[in-house]
Amino acid sequence: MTIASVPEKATRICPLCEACCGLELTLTGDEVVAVRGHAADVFSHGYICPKGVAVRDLHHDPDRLRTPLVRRGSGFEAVSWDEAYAEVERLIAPVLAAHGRDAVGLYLGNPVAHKYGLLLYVPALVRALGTANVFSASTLDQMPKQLVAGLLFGSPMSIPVPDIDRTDLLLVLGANPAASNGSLWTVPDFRGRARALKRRGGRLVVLDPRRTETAELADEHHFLRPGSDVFLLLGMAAALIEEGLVRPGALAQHLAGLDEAVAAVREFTPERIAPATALPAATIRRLARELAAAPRAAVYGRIGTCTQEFGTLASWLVELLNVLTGNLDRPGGAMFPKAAAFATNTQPVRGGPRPFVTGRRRSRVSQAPEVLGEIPATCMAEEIETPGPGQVRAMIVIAGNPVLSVPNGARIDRAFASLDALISLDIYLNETSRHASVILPGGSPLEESHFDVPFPQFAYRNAARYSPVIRPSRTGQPAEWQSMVRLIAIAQGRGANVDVGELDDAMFAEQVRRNLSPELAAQLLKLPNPWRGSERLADLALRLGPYGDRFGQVPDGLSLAKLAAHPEGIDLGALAPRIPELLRTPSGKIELAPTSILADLARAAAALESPPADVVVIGRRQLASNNSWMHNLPTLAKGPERCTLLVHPSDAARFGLSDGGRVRLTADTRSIEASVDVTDEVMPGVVSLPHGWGHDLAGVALSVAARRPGSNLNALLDDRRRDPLSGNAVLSGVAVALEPC
Ligand SMILES: Nc1nc2c(c(=O)[nH]1)N[C@H]1C(S)=C(S)[C@@H](COP(=O)(O)OP(=O)(O)OC[C@H]3O[C@@H](n4cnc5c(=O)[nH]c(N)nc54)[C@H](O)[C@@H]3O)O[C@H]1N2
Ligand SMILES: Nc1nc2c(c(=O)[nH]1)N[C@H]1C(S)=C(S)[C@@H](COP(=O)(O)OP(=O)(O)OC[C@H]3O[C@@H](n4cnc5c(=O)[nH]c(N)nc54)[C@H](O)[C@@H]3O)O[C@H]1N2
Ligand code: SF4
Ligand SMILES: [Mo]
Repeated sequence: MTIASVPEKATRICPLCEACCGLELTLTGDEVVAVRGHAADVFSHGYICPKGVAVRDLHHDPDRLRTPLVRRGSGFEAVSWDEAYAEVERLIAPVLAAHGRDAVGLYLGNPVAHKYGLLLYVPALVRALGTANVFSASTLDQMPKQLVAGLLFGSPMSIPVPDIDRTDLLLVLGANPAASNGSLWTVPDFRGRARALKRRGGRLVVLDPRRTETAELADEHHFLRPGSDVFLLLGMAAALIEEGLVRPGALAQHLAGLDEAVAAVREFTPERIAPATALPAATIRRLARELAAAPRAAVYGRIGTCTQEFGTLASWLVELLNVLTGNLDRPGGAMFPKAAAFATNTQPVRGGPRPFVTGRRRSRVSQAPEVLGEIPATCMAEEIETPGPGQVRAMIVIAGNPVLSVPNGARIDRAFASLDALISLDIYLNETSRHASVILPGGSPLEESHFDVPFPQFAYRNAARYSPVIRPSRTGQPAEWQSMVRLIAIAQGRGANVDVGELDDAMFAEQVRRNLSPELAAQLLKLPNPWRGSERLADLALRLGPYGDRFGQVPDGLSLAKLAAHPEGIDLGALAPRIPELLRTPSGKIELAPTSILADLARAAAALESPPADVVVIGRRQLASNNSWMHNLPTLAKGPERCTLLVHPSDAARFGLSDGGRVRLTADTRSIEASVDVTDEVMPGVVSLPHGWGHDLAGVALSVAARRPGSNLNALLDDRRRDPLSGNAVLSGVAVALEPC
């Protein structure tokens, strides 16, 4: 046995979903031979799902790009990193010079949130580009929740999470954590925690148009008509008011606008709204009473409540119910984590809190208001297609696959094909990157260090963890932050040949000066610092954070070196009440009745009058899949076909569809085909198809995924439909016609 073949263990936080599980890898030389849950991990205690195991496949996937690719004619050529960066400069600099800053757009995909080497450099890239055309997966996902958090609590990241380990009643709407492993709620082993809740005598209630894996665990599941959460929640709030059950308790002194909110919602009685929801009024009243009666309860709404016409209203009503029943910010209720690093709600606001505003500018074509500096992702195609000043002529796509993830995928596909340049930071040649002029691939999870930036801000428990690089790249791939620094340099006009270390030092110094007084900043910058890049930024945020060592002032405090010495992580305790300390509104109160939200109730009242569509399509997340990727990993690609359309038996009979047969779905002029799975798991009038499939486009290099490409749900969906307040896309409850084919 050679030394290299002695198996060795390494630990790594899983970067694949929001649960952030600790993994334990067994390696022989460069080969990953096993992946297990890391039993000693203070946060996930050994939990793992099939995707975590697939880190092994991801590391070894021969289709995963290891060198940059540059377009030459109709194909791609592998080039050196210096050549690739030079090509980016050759393409992007003239677009900026000739057409202005807005001519280069940016799309930030889901993995950006999981990769701190990307995420921490995004603000600098946006500043350097100076473009108004910033798009991201946020407007396909959680923007309503962030908008509501900004308006109510003063910070878009102050989103409360259920304190599941201490609650007595958990009401889940539009989420399937048993498959998704939780979202805006970092909760490894949701299943185990839900079972423990029931063992304690607590209850889990699920409202979902499909009897999901989470619903299977629940004490009670109700089918809810897609898009009707706003009505259900209004009905529950109105019932609480009418029945004298409003009891905010200790929160009362921190509330502004309670009377206005109560006055605005009380007319939506259960009897009035029930027909829109497909639930009996009596059930809605009972759910409201049980929520009020439970000693500790939490309402949790997730993507199903966001990706609809009333995403912002529904997200507001979730928080309103938690407030009205006194469950916000109390143990066992909906609570605010206190993250060790990067949480703006643990830092004072420079210059004092300001009102949370949106619409500081509008998109050029549709006049959609900016939210958190972003334009809706559903405006991307029209901004590329529509001539005139400010037209997007080049895109930088970072870890995203909008051809499959954004509604009207075929239009996005055409728009991307028409660009002067597309720079793609991606690890695969896929549906989107096939249009790229240059592809810059990041390393595998073993080749990059890891520190979670957003997810500890939504965690079921406070903890801090860090994973160093396990195996440096064999092909000399730079870390992702280094590619980001190159892009920043190019956007700043310094050129691709910049000294990355020097520019990174300057960016770090700027960060230090922003956070500390000039004297302290100067002192700190003189200290020797072993870290560079994203690690240095994480170290700074940790050390200045709420548990930090403040560079020696707090002897037991956290630093990155301390986390590195604890691969199992450092537990920082159960969630604790944070109001009023957490609030960043100018009033210092919870602003329960934002004007824009109350005004939107008129739109909801009007929608109550319109008849529901005959058949609507919803999405579906599956344990062994991850949005538009990971379909190329053999461990996950095994088993039955996943991209099937669930159809209720009564609808199958109505439309002449048979189990295992094919169906054509049509919406407006767009149509797709799919295999039929007849099941009473969906409610009548609702069909379900997962998103992120459709790997049969020419030029895609995903050999495993190509064997079962599936169909692209987003080729069917309408890019004109969004929640007007948040700009979030409507991805659920969209009317479709069905016919056998
Ligand atoms: N119809 C419908 N559409 C949806 C949804 C839905 O529920 N229904 N969900 C929406 C949601 S919530 C989201 S978040 C979006 C997600 O959609 P996108 O933001 O497009 O993200 P993904 O589909 O996850 O694709 C991730 C891309 O990043 C690449 N990648 C993976 N790891 C890395 C890495 O380490 N570095 C780099 N540089 N690249 C990497 C992958 O190859 C892939 O191209 O889809 C949205 N679209
Ligand atoms: N295995 C796996 N895990 C993932 C992902 C993945 O693709 N695969 N994606 C990750 C991403 S990017 C995200 S954002 C999270 C999302 O995490 P979740 O929010 O848990 O997402 P889903 O599993 O899609 O659950 C949404 C649920 O809403 C239901 N629904 C649809 N429309 C409506 C409606 O109008 N009202 C109500 N009440 N319910 C509705 C759907 O039937 C579904 O059960 O998951 C993440 N985790
Ligand atoms: S639940 Fe999420 S974080 Fe945990 S192993 Fe699975 S993919 Fe990774
Ligand atoms: Mo997402």
